[in-house]
Amino acid sequence: MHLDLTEAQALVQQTAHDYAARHLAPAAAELDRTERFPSETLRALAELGLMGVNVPAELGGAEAGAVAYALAMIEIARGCAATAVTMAVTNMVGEVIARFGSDAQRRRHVPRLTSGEYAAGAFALTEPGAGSDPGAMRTQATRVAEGFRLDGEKQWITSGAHAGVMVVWARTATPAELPGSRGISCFLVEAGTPGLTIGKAEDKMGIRGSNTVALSFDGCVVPETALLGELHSGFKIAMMALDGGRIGIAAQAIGIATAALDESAAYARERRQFDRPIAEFQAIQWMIADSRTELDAARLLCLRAASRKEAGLSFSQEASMAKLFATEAAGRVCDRNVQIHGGYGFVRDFPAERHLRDVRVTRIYEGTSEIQRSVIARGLLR
Ligand code: COS
Repeated sequence: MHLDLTEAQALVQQTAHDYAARHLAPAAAELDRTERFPSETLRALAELGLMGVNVPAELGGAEAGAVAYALAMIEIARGCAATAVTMAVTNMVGEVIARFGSDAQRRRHVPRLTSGEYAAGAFALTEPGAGSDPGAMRTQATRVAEGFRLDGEKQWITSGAHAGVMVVWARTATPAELPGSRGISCFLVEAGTPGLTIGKAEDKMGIRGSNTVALSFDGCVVPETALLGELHSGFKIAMMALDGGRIGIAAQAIGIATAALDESAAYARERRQFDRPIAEFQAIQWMIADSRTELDAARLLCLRAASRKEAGLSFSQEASMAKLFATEAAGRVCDRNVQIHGGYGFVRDFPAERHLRDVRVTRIYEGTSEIQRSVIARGLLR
């Protein structure tokens, strides 16, 4: 792994940094308060090439690689965690279709995702009764004359109400025919397909400017051409997509915590108690030193996973280690930031409390910390 960035990576990082500092950070508190979906911002990110960072140029992507993608995610999340998760899922959906889609599927959907014509993409794997264990999903895809009929419920779907296309997983064989995760297939469902109902938006603790909904499929018919990849091989597509997605969430957590650490340092220099800035107290210095060290370690793990992905090497374990460590470290950094701010950390006048709320979900979605530990342990003990 090269620790120095290439010129192209540095350019993507700088572009994301500048946009986030100028447009995202100043609007993040308002987005959190109003839960407004930032459609114009997402279009602007698409124009900057940030909706398909690791997607081939022939499909409208920036083709800048997985490391550039992680760097961009860190910078965007540093400005606004909610915008960052919408960007992460859209990038993941674009990558999945670019990698596993037929030529027609790729040409129909990927340029619309990367250009911003679709406000976002959605990834519909989780169900009310199947979160950590997606192999237990119950959504059914039944063959009909026109293609497949989807029936079932999906839960916690990021951007579900705004996505132009959703990647949806469903059972194409009964557990008796094909046990466990084997009888699951993957479909592309376009917004507005009859039989698809969008549930009410969740009232979340954090990332409130992102949209999270349940989806209901009731006799939702999609053509044969909506099948993504081979019949019954959808579970592996989900697992491979999540490996990459976990790098994105590690990066998101690092971005949120980087903003928090910047604030810790600035506030510690400015806030005076006992006749001196609190930055002069060892208690505060040690908190800042721990945060800085843990964040740097998280960054290295995240970029290592991304650089293995980019080199075409296995990276599932590395992505899980990056997500586990980065999200847990980021939680500690955001918590220390509140502590350093004292009472001011507990009120909405400062962003500290928002970072703590925003960062919490990174230990839950795209695989909980517990799932990451089990992926890591299985890799070692296999
Ligand atoms: N890449 C490619 N293939 C993979 C894979 C990966 N990272 N992980 C598993 N697979 C394959 C396995 O090789 C196996 O293939 P075969 O059927 O050919 O043997 C198949 O997928 C099933 O794997 P496994 O038996 O390990 O599946 P489990 O049901 O035990 O699940 C975990 C494994 C726990 C890793 C998986 O369920 C998981 O990631 N859960 C968390 C889900 C998640 O992140 N949800 C968030 C949704 S998005 S917000």
